[in-house]
Amino acid sequence: MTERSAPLEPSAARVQEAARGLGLAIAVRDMPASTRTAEEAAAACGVGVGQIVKSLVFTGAQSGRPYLLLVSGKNRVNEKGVAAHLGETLARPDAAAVRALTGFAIGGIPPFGHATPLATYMDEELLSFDIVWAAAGTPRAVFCVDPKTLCAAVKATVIGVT
Ligand code: 5CA
Repeated sequence: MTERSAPLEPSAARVQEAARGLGLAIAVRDMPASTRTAEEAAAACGVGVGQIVKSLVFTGAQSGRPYLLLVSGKNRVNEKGVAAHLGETLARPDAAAVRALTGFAIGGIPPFGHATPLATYMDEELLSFDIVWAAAGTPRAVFCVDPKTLCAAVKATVIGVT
């Protein structure tokens, strides 16, 4: 008998499809436990929180331009330091604005496949791991990937965020 997994929820299926469009060979997994926060995702995936990719949306305080920061779960963003990289100070959009920009709800925001294009930056510390885990559209869906492969696929600029 062949084991079959249940079909992905539409939001997770969109992430799988977006990966295909980027030529990124990943498999979205629906986990049996919540992966809504970096800590929950680390527990569910059996890795340290540093290996979890947080997908954080900011907007430029001057330009209004949206930015996506892919940050190691162990790091907090030093907004002043990152602002120096971006050339403007950062604002945090509220949950509704994040959803409008990305097409996904907080807790499941993936690193690609968004409703609008987001200038993307990656925490250099993610590149110290062989494998990282990122959200895939829902608060239970994740995928794992070599961070260098993810960085190339999303054309991220590597920066220090702390
Ligand atoms: N699924 C996990 C890891 S794979 C995940 O999505 N983690 S996360 O860190 O990327 O997403 C939660 C983040 O959303 C929080 O770290 C926080 O920065 C942000 N956030 C939480 N609530 C709000 C809110 N009301 N408005 C804007 N951002 C928020």
